[in-house]
Amino acid sequence: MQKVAFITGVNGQDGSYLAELLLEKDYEVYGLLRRSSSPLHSNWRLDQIKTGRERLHLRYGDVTDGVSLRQQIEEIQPDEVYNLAAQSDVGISFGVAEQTAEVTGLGALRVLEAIRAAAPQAKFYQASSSEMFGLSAPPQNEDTRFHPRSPYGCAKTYAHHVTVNYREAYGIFAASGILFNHESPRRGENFVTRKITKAVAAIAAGWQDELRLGNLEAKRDWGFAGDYAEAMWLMLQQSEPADYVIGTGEAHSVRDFCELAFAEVGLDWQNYVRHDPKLKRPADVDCLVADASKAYQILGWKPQLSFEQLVAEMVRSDQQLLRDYQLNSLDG
Ligand code: NAP
Ligand code: G4F
Repeated sequence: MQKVAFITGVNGQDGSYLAELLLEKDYEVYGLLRRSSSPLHSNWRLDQIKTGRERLHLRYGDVTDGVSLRQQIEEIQPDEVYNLAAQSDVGISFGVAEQTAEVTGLGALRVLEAIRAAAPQAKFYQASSSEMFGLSAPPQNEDTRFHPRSPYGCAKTYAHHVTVNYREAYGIFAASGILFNHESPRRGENFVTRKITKAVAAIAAGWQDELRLGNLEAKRDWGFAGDYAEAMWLMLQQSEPADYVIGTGEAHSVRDFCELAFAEVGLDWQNYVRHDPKLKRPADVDCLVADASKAYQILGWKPQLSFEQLVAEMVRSDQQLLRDYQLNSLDG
C-alpha cells in the first residue's frame, strides 16, 4: 500500500533531499511550509526535485502553532512524520535564544502532541544533532554525555529527551537521528562550508577579493546530506524505535575545508582567507567525530560520498550557479 509521509522543514536542505527520496519510493508526501513574502524564493530547493512532483503537497503551517499541526496530522493520517523544522543556525541562536527554544525545542513537543492526539500509530523521526554533545570528547556515540554549548544545542537536547519520553510514556514509535554535520549544494549560505564554496566561486571569477571567517580550528565530521536522508528513512523502517548516531567517523578542520575548496580552483586559500574575531561564537564546539557503528550494524547504512568529493561537488555547483547568474544578467 502507498505510504504517506508528513515532513516539517520540507523546504530546508534535508527536507528537500528527504522529500526527493520518499517520492522516488512512491510515497505521498505532505510538507509543512511557513508563509513567506517571497514564496518562490523559499521553494528553490524543492524546485530541483524531478520525480513524483504531483505527489508532493505543500501545506502552510508552523511548528509554533500546535492547533494547526494537530489539524494537519488528523487530516493527513501519515504513516511517518519527520520533524526537521528548526531555527538551525548555531551562531544565530545566541542572538535569538528564545525563538530557537520555541521552534527547535518546543516545536518537537508540539508535533509529538499532535501525533499522540490525532495519529498515535504514526512513526516519528526527530532531527537531533551532534551539537548536543558539545564539549564531550570525540568520538561521540549514543552513550556519550550531552554538554550543549549554544541555545541551539540546548533546544535540540530538550527535543531529543522529549522524543525519548514520548516513546517510553505513550508507546509512540519515536526515533531520534543524532546527525553530525551534513552539507550539499543545497546547504544554506550561512553555514561555513557553503560560505566557503560560494566565496571560492566568486573569488575565482574575480567577483570577490577575500573571505572572512571566525574559528578556523574547529573540527567537524562533514558528510553529504543526500546520504543522511536515507539514514532517516531507514530508522523508521525498523521494527523497534531507537536513537542512532549518523556520521562518517572522519574529522576535518575549517582550515582543511578552505585548503581543499580553494585548491579545487587552483588557488592558495592563505592568500584570500582573513580571520575575523567578530565571527567567533560566545562558546563553540571544538571537535565532533561520529562513532556511527550502531547505525552501520543495525541500519546497514554507510556514507557514500567522501569528504573530498563533497567539497569538489559544492565548489562546482557554486561555480555553475555563478555562470547561470551571469548568463541571466546578460539576457536581461
Ligand atoms: P535548514 O536548511 O535550516 O532547514 C530548516 C527548515 O525548518 C526550513 O525548512 C525552515 O523553513 C523550517 N522552519 C524554521 N522555522 C520553522 C517554523 N517555525 N515552523 C516550520 N518550519 C520552520 O536545516 P537542515 O540543514 O535542512 O536541517 C534539518 C534539521 O536537521 C534541522 O532540525 C537541523 O537542526 C537538524 N540538523 C541538521 C544538521 C546539518 O548538518 N544539516 C545536523 C544535525 C541536525 P524556512 O525556509 O521558512 O526558514
Ligand atoms: O557551519 P557551521 O555554522 O555549523 P555548526 O555550528 O557545526 O552547526 C551545523 O551542524 C550541526 C550538527 O553538528 C547542526 F545541528 C546545525 O543545525 C548546523 O547544521 O559552523 C561550523 C564551524 C563552527 O565551529 C564555527 O564557529 O565553523 C566555524 N566557523 C568559522 N567561521 C564559522 C565561520 N561558521 C559559520 N557559520 N560562519 C563563519 O564565518
